[in-house]
Amino acid sequence: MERRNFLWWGGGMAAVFSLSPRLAIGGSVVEIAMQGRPDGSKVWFDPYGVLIQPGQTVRWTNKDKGNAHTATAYALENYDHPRRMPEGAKPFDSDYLLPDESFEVTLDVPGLYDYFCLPHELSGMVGRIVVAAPEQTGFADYPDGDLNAEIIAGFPAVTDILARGSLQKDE
Ligand SMILES: [Cu+2]
Repeated sequence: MERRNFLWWGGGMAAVFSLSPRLAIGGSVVEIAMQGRPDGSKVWFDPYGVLIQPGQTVRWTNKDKGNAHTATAYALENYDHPRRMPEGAKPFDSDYLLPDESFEVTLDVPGLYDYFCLPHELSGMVGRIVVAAPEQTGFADYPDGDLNAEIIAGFPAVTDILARGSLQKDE
């Protein structure tokens, strides 16, 4: 796990150095909190939908004192889940994050990245990242496949992410 994280981070740094000045300005880290009610009755990613530019880094931090969470990409490599990430993109998996622990990944390939929290996927704790260059449009959603309705309902609409940039759930 550690080794893999290191390699990803190294790749991210290389990407940052090759960015144009315009992209470098947008190259700040995008923060996503893992949240939960104190009694554990609800858990979620905040924001659960984000729009970033190719080469930007996303960082998840567990802000929930009562739970461990993961940020795990939909991919066959990750517990045999259906792939819901762009062709050529590398699946990521944070492994369990204890309270205040963080995980980050740099996403270079444009497209839709859906991810889940391993212990809370069936509670709808899923999120979506759209990686898009400023002029880029026309992202197709993934087929529902055999994911259950609770999970499908958890993904924010691509159009909403593109329109608003960041989407939070009503708490
Ligand atoms: Cu969770």
